[in-house]
Amino acid sequence: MNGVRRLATAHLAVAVTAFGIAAAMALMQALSRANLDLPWRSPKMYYLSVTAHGVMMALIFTTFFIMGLGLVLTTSALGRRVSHPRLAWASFWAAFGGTIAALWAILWGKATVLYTFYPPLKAHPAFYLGLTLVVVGSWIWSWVVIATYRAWKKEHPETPVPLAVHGTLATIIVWLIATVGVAAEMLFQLIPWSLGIKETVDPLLARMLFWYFGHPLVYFWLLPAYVVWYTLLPKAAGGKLFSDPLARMVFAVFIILSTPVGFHHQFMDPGISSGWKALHTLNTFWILFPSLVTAFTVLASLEIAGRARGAEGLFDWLGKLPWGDPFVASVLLSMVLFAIGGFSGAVNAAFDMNAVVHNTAWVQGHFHLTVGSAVALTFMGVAYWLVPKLVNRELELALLAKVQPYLWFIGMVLFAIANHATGLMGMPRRIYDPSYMGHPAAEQWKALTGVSALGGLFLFTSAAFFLLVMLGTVLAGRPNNDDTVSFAEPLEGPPLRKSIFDRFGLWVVIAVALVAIAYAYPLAHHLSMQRFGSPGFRPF
Ligand code: HAS
Repeated sequence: MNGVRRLATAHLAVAVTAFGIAAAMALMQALSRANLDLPWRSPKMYYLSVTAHGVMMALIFTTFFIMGLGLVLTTSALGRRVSHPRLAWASFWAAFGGTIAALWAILWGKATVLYTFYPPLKAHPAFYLGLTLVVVGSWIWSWVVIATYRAWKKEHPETPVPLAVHGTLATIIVWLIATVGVAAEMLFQLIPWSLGIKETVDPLLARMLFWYFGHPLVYFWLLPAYVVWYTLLPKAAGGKLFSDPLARMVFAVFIILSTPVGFHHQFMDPGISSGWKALHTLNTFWILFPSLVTAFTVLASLEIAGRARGAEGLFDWLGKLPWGDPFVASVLLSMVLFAIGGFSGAVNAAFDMNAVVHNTAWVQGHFHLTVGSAVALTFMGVAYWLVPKLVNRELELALLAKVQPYLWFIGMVLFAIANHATGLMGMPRRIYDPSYMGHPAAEQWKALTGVSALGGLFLFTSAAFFLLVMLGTVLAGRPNNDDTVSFAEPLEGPPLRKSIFDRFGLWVVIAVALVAIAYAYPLAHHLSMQRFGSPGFRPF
């Protein structure tokens, strides 16, 4: 695997450890929400565990997994070593050091600010500095991948870049544009404020900068999953990719539309005019399009696989897919869950529906089906396929690996459907006390909260199975020298010439222009108004 094995193994080790910590925290939350009389139960422990769960799962597990996978896919698809391996290690250590700092602050109760770290909730500087280092590490990683691609491009000026690298580069471009927002928030607001250099902070400006970053962040998570769905899944299922150009178009559309949509998280915020919110809504509805195209292309590829396996009827190809293969099953089930999560995303994006569901349990239902399923379950599946290749061992505890995606699926259905329902009934999210201080409305939410806690138990068991399989494979797997990474062939054969979708420079220019249109005026307008800062609050 071209010398990338140790680097990728290190990234995946951090990712899987972060996943384990986050899963333990999730169990604590689920039981706490079910109002069980646990000895360690307290508001402080609840918010500490929600913060640790969100940061470790959504920010650390994903980022390290994406960096490790990106290195493997890029070097394998281009058939060359990583350019600047020392820098690649520097990126890993920067992000790892940052993770330790942020985790320390959270576990020591000095950063109960949740994964969105909205001020005026205030954390220890180690939290902000740590997360900033994680981003710096990811920037260095981005540079390493781009340098590897450019070295390949010099030798192949006329050849379209392999699809897996096309998708990885799109992920990086989305990330580089997005992180400008969070870097500005950290450097000009949160870090000086937490260090005592500034006394107050402007919460609305912080929220604008956070969501400038926060929505494209979700596509930074999703695009590597799409790379897997397009370039690895069809092959593993025994078929071919239905259309390579459609996949390239999808990645290009994500480059231009991922960022200018952030106000759909701020529909209910004051200080942003409805015209700008409407523009972001329009862009949000456009960004459903590449996911709908993905649904079509990936399903068509699966039908090709099912027919190659002997299916002849209208739908029997579904049954012919290798549902017993842990990698394939994880990805297929993640797609089914994402179909529901995508639907609830479209509901969120409609202004008047958003007024009903904003800040309710509906939102946590939505994001567990998206990042918690489309992304996390796909990544778990990828780990079953990739980790044996990285450590040169067979996958151990294969039965647990087969059952695990199904447990995740059942758990997520129970958890997410219950949360969508209680959200529609008005149940606020992120509240410690499930009796809502004895409010009569909370009585109606009780049964469904119990269902979501049951879902949490399934999810925890599934996570434990995943961790056991990973540990068993690394520590006790039988030797195996198969480290080949091969990609799905497109039905019409590999593209011979570059197309407009390979012109990354063009898509970056359009993306930057759209971002400027969507954000320059609202930000300038906000900065020109009289603003009142807020001091920090540390509830615990
Ligand atoms: Fe979202 C809130 C809108 C996608 C994550 N989102 C969140 C939050 C998170 C999140 C974490 O408009 C909460 C933030 C917080 O803490 O406050 N979201 C959307 C829309 C989409 C969307 C329009 N979200 C995602 C993805 C995420 C993610 C992806 C993570 C990876 N979201 C919102 C809005 C809010 C929001 C508002 C703010 C809510 C509020 O008020 O706070 C779209 O991109 C979704 C497009 C997806 C589809 C589905 C395509 C289906 C596919 C699978 C096909 C499979 C089939 C079955 C057919 C259109 C590709 C296969 C069958 C087999 C047998 C295999």
